[in-house]
Amino acid sequence: MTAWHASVLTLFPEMFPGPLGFSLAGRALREGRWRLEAIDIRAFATDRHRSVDDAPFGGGAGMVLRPDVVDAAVAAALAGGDPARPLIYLTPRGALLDQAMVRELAAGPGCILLCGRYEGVDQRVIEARGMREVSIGDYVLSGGEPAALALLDACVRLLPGVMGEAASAEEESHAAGLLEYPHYTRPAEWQGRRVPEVLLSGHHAEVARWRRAEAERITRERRPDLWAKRAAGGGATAAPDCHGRAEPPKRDARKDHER
Ligand code: 9WO
Repeated sequence: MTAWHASVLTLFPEMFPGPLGFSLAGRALREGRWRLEAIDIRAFATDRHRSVDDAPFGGGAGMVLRPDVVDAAVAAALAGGDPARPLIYLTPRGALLDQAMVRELAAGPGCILLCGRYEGVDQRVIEARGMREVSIGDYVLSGGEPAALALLDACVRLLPGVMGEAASAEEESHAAGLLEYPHYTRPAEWQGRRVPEVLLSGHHAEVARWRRAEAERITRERRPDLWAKRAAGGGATAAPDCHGRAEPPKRDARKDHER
């Protein structure tokens, strides 16, 4: 099978890979575990002024991305990869991205992401191409690009071989819909604050139990919506893993920020 393939349709192709060129995603990109193609929407403009937008029918401020130009960019993306890849328009009115959607996308052949600018994209090309509308949260950005970067980051870390095996196992036990438990490293006391004693005990089973309880408490307190979903969903109730340590691991010589 060929590598997971992301095509991003944007007026600002220089924004990619951007942060995805660093750390785990960047290494995986260089290793060929996934592929990223930024397609410049402006390359599909047809007039001599290379115009991609026009005034909205009905009036009002701002401009709208033209359906003909966007459609030609979509056609190029489809022709350049598996045509079964889902086509996604990043917009605040889309379905909220969650870890289940991320898992589904990461398990597929990749995706084609359309990033809007200005006031948005002509609705007819969204409908004609059967685009899935996806939001990463309830706020308005100045364009879809940061949302595309966030979606891709979330997907890429789930691809085989991108995270270490230990981290992948960890991910699995936390995929049950719980928020993270608190983390601590040395020193055991800092500015008068002690690390919880159980973490210094070396009792792996007790550590795992404490972490599970903390993750559940934090999820209940901060995100009752997630807590309810988890309880109702009857998802994985896997036993917590046993990675507790009395001492934090020695520092890895590799620097994650070194590309
Ligand atoms: C512009 C605008 C102007 C007047 C009244 C409402 C308005 N909404 C927008 C708007 O949403 N513009 C978008 C800017 C057009 C598509 C790209 N833009 C965008 C995407 N902003 N925020 C996102 C986004 C995408 C995914 N998840 C969260 C936010």
